[in-house]
Amino acid sequence: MAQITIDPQGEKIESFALLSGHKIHAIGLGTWRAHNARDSVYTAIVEAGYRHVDTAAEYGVQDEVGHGIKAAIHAGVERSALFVTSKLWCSDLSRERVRPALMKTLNELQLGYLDLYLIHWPFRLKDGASRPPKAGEVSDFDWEGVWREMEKLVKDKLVRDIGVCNFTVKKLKRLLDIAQIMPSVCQMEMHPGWRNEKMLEACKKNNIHVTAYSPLGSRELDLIHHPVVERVAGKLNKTPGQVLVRWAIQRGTSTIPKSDHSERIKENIKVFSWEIPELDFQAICDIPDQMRVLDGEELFVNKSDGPYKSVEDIWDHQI
Ligand code: NDP
Ligand code: 1BO
Repeated sequence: MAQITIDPQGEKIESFALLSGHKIHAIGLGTWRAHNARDSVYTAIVEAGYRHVDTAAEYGVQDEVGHGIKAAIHAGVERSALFVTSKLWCSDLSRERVRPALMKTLNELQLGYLDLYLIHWPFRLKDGASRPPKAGEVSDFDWEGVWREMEKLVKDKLVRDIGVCNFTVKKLKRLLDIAQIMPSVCQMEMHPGWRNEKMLEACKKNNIHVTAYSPLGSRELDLIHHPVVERVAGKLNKTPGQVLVRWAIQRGTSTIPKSDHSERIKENIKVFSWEIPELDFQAICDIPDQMRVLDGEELFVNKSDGPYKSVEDIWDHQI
């Protein structure tokens, strides 16, 4: 369950405890496809009260995110008050490339450590792989070798927590069988149009915190105008975006909505002083149409040569 603290301005902030004992703030700013990440990050931290930022090497915005964080620290926010996540891209998913990839990320972000480092997707890609990949450009990876390197980053205090994204229950079991340091966080697509209940349950059972990505349905799925979401928003006098973010937190997940617009960045975090009543929460949980927005097809599926010949292969034929 979320823990509530009060910030120096008297505002409520919710966070979740990780297995490691560290805390993750319930809402972070997403930065995938961000157009002006420097300003968004600065606005989020300094003007809107975010303390959690989600980025990745693959997003190509880490320099800008770093400038935004630096400006926020210059404005008086302590580094130790921030929770910064980044991710190891698929082309660096080999034992010898984990640490150099992290060092490049730290350099781009101008940080001495990350709060959380995640394996972005559980598949290895060749450098410069096409989308969709050509024959031989995608493969499984050295799980034990890579995870040991991730663990060493924790031991060397370069990252405080490690975790994964885009996993299945089967892959989680495979990782837990070899992990000496447990993954603290699993980041997955989760919103009312893709509740991903089995993964949420599997993570809860293993005390792994879940961060819900694409909580608003990303650019591709319009949950903002979904009739159930609109009805609940109207009833509670909140915006649909706020209802979607609040729904994620009430499910026990942290979440990382992205916006390029300062008014939306501010809107999306104003969700700590109210709750969605049980019946309305359940109505959102009952939205019938379920479909992934980000199924990995373009990144990893090669229909003729494999090794992943379909989206179902990517997700181990598990729903
Ligand atoms: P989101 O669900 O956060 O949706 C972002 C979209 O919603 C943008 O088009 C944004 O437009 C719009 N939006 C933002 N706020 C509002 C609002 N209040 N009302 C209406 N529209 C709004 O999608 P993302 O896919 O970006 O997911 C969030 C973050 O999760 C990513 O940015 C990334 O950090 C992470 N992620 C991680 C993945 C992984 O593999 N681990 C995969 C995908 C995402 P605008 O910017 O114009 O405001
Ligand atoms: C290609 C990266 C998907 C968003 O995390």
